[in-house]
Amino acid sequence: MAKKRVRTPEEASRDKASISLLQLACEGDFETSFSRADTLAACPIGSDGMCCKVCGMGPCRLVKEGQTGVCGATLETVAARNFARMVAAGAASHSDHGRDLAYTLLAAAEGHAPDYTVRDPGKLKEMAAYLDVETDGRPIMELARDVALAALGEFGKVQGEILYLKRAPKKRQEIWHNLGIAPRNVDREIVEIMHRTHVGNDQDAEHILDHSMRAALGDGWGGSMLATDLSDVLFGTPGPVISEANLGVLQDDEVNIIIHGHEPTLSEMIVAAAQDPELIEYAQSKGAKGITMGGICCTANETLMRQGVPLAGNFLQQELAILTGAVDAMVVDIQCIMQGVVKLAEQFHTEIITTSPKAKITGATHMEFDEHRALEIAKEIVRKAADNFTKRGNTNIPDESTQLIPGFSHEYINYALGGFYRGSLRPLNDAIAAGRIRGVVANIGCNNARICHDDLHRYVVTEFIKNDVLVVETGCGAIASAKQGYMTPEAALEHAGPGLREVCEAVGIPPVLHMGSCVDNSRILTVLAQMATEGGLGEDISDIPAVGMAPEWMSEKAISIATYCVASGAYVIMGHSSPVSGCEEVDRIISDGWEAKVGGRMEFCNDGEEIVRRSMAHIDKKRADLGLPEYDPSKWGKSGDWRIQELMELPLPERIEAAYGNTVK
Ligand code: MSK
Repeated sequence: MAKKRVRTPEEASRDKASISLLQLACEGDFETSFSRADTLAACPIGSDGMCCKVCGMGPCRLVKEGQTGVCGATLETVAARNFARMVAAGAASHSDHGRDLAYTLLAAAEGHAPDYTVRDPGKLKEMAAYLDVETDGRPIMELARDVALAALGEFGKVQGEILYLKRAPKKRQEIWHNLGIAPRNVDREIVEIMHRTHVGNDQDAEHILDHSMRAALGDGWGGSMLATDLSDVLFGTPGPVISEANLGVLQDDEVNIIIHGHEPTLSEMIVAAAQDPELIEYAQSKGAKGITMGGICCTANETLMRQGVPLAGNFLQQELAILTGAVDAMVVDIQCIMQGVVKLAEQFHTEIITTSPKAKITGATHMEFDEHRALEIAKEIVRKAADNFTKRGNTNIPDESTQLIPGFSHEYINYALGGFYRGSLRPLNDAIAAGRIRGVVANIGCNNARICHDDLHRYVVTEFIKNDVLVVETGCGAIASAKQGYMTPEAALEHAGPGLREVCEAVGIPPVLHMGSCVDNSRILTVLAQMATEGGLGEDISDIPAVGMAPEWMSEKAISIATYCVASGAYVIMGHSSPVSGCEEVDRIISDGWEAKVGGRMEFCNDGEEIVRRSMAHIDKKRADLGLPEYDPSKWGKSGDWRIQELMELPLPERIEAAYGNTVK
């Protein structure tokens, strides 16, 4: 059999730091997810959603026209069940993360977690109002306890529906109620997916997929939104900070600790421990100059947004970080941690430390996190990393890092646009209505080893900002843009179209806004809901000239996110390939079918140009439906810094004439 062709480093990634390390991997014959993707073909039947393995009579692979499983299940039922189970796993992951944060807040409020406190009492009160918790005259820690208990109730309460649903526009809430897809509580809808998709239960594809929307809404407007709010309460609501991105943030002469995964609970403590003078001295006693922290995936995004901890890289760079030979400890918590890191780390001095009771990896050192003695555990981890520094061999740290300004919580965006007393998204709506900003794209999600790393993220974001589309980002997509240098206000001058550039200059924001980790897509929902209720852009999320996308998606969480965005009214384009591409009917239901029901649709497309074309067409159609002027970039660009720069290049008399329309006498 012909051997599968292995991609060159330049074909495998668009990121310079990654390309240089992939080169090293080739030379040293180190296995990574890139090489495994090249040598291990994806199962074409499973990848298209045509394999049923929900019972012991299968797996049944439905590859022929009209073929059914042993039980008689059709391809439509099988594909819908496969899709629904992806949503269940994704929603469970985000939501269980949120639940743990609620337990941390409860432990802090009851005095059992002395290293945690309430950092944002304002946000706590805001949560209390949504969760029907009385706030008047109550001490903060008492309020924190009741908010934590109310939040925990949202996961498994007996009656009613998720209280945060009322944060959506009224019209949207009506759609959910009329369709019967308003989630009752987070856990119940996930459990019900597993029940419905058990052999011999729900066998109508559309019915199964309707319930997928219900469970996903429990993620977006429930588990994830609670996770975001609880993190802000415990660790502070993000605002702009300056930081750096890419593997060049690692230091040759310092102890390097990578934090990787999704939860901020322990990583916040490790960041604190790394600044402890006693531990810095300990690191120095081992020959290092100090301690450097770098993040991978969404633990990175969490600590970046609040503490400015540099981003070492996104999902596909976790193994590449080890290849630098400069990582003394990689501390992982939950989600998106490749098992391959352990085998690779065995060939270097890097110690992989697992910390979650939910995520042990064979061969890794397990130091279980316990919120009751969080800082103590964090200090033990930092000490271990310092001990490993003495075992380092040669290092290959790529000389690549880029400055960025993250921290765009929805609270900060309101403040940036309206000031402290009149925080508002009105100027954003006005800029869209006038056509300065053509529309908004939320570019989110992962990297995928089967497609060129960062390629689609880079391409689509470049095209959008060039065409005056404001881009908001989370997750590994955000890290891709950070590395590309699109997250500083200066980037607006160079890369943004004339209208977007005027807005970025006036407000002092980058054209691509980093809004956090993958649970923080709830921040994007909050912004969209506020835009819809602010006025001028319709009354619902589906009216806004906006598109959501995950061009390099790979995780089940991305499918859940896409589903809750669609159920919230958004047009969502997923890159790579559809997990149900083997079934035309299911592809039709999640696109045309869902659009007819909820106003949002999900499509899959792996061609960057086509993703951009479809997005622009959608944005322009929504503009036309709202009666807004056609997008015309020639109207903009003659104000702001650009204009001043142009004027400054003229001799003084012409400058005055151009600026004021008269000549110097
Ligand atoms: S980490 S879910 S690879 S965004 Fe949130 Fe990145 Fe996707 Fe994991």
